[in-house]
Amino acid sequence: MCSEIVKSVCPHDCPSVCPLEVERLGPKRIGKVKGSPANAFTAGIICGKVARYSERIHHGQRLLYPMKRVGKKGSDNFKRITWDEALETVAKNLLRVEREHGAEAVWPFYYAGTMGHVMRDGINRLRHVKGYSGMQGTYCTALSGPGWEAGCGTKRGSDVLEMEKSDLIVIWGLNAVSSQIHLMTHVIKGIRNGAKLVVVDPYQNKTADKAHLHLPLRPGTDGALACAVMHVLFEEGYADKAYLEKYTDLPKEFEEHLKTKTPEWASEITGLAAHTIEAFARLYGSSKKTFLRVGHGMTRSRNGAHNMHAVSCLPAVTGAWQYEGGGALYGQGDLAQLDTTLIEGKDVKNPDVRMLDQSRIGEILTGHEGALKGGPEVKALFIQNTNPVAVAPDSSAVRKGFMRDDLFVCVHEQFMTETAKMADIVLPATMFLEHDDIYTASAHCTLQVAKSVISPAGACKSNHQVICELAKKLGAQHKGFDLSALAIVEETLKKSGYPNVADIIATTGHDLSLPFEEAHFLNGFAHPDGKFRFKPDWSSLGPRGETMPEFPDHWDVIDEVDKEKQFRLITPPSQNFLNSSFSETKTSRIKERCPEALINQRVMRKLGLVEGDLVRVGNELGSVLLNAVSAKNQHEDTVVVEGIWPNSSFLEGRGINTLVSSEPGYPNNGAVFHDTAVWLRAHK
Ligand SMILES: Nc1nc2c(c(=O)[nH]1)N[C@H]1C(S)=C(S)[C@@H](COP(=O)(O)OP(=O)(O)OC[C@H]3O[C@@H](n4cnc5c(=O)[nH]c(N)nc54)[C@H](O)[C@@H]3O)O[C@H]1N2
Ligand SMILES: Nc1nc2c(c(=O)[nH]1)N[C@H]1C(S)=C(S)[C@@H](COP(=O)(O)OP(=O)(O)OC[C@H]3O[C@@H](n4cnc5c(=O)[nH]c(N)nc54)[C@H](O)[C@@H]3O)O[C@H]1N2
Ligand code: SF4
Ligand SMILES: [Mo]
Repeated sequence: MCSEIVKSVCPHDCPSVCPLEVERLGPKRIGKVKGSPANAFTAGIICGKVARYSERIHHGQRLLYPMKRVGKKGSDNFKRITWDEALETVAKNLLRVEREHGAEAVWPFYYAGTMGHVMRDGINRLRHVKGYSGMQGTYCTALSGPGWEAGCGTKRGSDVLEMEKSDLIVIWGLNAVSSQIHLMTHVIKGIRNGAKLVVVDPYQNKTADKAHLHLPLRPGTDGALACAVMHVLFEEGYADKAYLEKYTDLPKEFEEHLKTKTPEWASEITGLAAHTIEAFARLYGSSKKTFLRVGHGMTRSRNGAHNMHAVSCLPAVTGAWQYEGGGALYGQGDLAQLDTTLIEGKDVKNPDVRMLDQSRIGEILTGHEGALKGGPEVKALFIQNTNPVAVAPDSSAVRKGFMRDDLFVCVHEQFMTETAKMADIVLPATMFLEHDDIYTASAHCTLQVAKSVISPAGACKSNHQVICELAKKLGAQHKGFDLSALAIVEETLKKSGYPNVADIIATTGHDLSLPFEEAHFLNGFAHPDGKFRFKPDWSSLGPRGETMPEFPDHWDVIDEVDKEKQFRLITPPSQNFLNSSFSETKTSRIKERCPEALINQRVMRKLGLVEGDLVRVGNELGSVLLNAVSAKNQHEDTVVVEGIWPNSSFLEGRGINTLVSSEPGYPNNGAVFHDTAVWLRAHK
């Protein structure tokens, strides 16, 4: 059989959004997947998971047909039905709930399992037309986004391609080797040209392995470290006074505020030695072209946005923004400014409809009044692209909610996930190589489009098809329900002022990068006065902003250790899973072995644990049992569990999010996945 190479784009929830070259073996079969060399950021490299994509797309356990539940909830007992019966049942139940309890009792629930704008966000068009409850997406960027915007005013920054010119690269709260492999290509280029690498991270992850200096601070204490570093920068003459005067809001007040934030003060809070903090500050201050790459990882705490802002102040103090190879990046998310009116049906949006916090789904489904915002109970869920039973905080409450007999659940999925098992109706979804979409990236500056490469497996339908067909059965009308996904992409591009689909595919993406002065905010930051804000207007960034400290600081609202819970748990991504995805593929599972807790070697000894022993990790929400692994270079009170394994991979069937609280962060909510005080007990 002759094969051909077809262009595509990786849709997974990953900042890299790689352009791909896919080997098409036949109308329904792919072979090898490779990265396209046409993109300067990804440079032809892709992660192992997607290089092995034929394993996922041609997986024997892929969902291929619609099914209805015939056993008890959660029992995994389903029977194959036709698409017509499936969509009729969904429509009948949504109409019944709407009639009996009001439209807000229906909750369309989605996230970024695919990052394609049409497939991911088209569900909002249905919700706006119908007046169903809205969803605030808070798993991921609700803390990091406002934290960055607080100072800079917009979500963009220096281009990572500049790293080859940097003197110093600081990776702060981001495990690039696992969660953003391409960043390392550019870091290594910088190192080859003489740059030093500093990694600020609670544990010695694979990125810290590559660092000249690793600062293993206690989780949730980044604000203290950043303040102490800036204290030294001002005290020892590394602050660029002319830059501060021209580009920042209150430099003198800020300098005064930092007077008491000494390295000794921060040492107590962060667990780092004062001389280490000073050494880092001097290295940062004495290098001109410092590139600071900040990750979401440091923001998944109650004080996460506050900490992100504190860290983002560093290049504004030294004026590193003025130099190529200098400045900072959180993400390039605000570059594209797509007009998504047609995709999301924003033209028919009613702003008075309630927005429910995605991360509080457990509380919402178990009837917490505050979480329900005083509105009706949720009686029907329609879910696409997310697996909340595994990934949302407070898993026990989530499971309890899903088990409710009066809750109707439809899940549109690629696999029989733990969430799909809770459904009344399961619908089979296409994968990205079987549909068309448009993609923006947060790690680089390219807008991309991909057309389907093969025809859908089994009876799979795309999110867009399902939304349109369901809309017809519900009597919901909108122009977007009558257009193909590709026609919506074409119109979105046109409305947004970009080239058309054919041109974007021909050039392997449209370059959105800005001229140097603009990218480095040398024409001003994105606030009305053009100044970087050391003292942000937190209230404008979210309803819970009022109580936040005005200047950067250590804001002690985290789930701190106490006598009973002497450890702080963080749960960062693993290399071979992508959130809950790829836990279904055998090769990823083999590489990740089993759920493990990384524990400081001295603590292991104190608890009488040796590697491979079982340890019980718990708090007031419950406890989980996993393998203990000895770790160096992390604070004694830090415990790390990598990867979102299915609950069923844990010995007692309770996964790591059993322990994570659904209490929201500040100022605009956000899940606190790395902010959990726990106890540890050897399990003999
Ligand atoms: N392989 C793989 N890649 C992924 C994902 C995955 O699951 N697997 N997930 C994707 C998704 S959805 C996202 S949002 C992105 C980013 O996903 P994130 O979860 O934000 O991951 P990172 O940005 O790598 O940040 C994780 C790092 O932050 C560190 N960290 C935790 N708490 C703190 C803290 O208080 N302070 C500091 N300084 N560091 C802290 C952790 O130890 C870890 O090394 O990655 C994406 N890429
Ligand atoms: N403990 C802990 N929990 C976490 C995190 C953490 O760091 N620690 N990270 C959090 C973060 S940042 C995030 S973003 C979430 C993400 O968690 P999830 O939202 O669950 O993310 P994914 O695993 O990327 O995708 C979910 C599902 O989407 C399905 N899917 C993919 N494409 C399509 C499609 O086109 N159509 C349909 N219908 N389905 C599709 C996949 O099969 C997959 O099962 O997890 C959060 N949970
Ligand atoms: S998951 Fe990330 S690194 Fe892997 S191919 Fe997709 S975009 Fe690239
Ligand atoms: Mo995420």
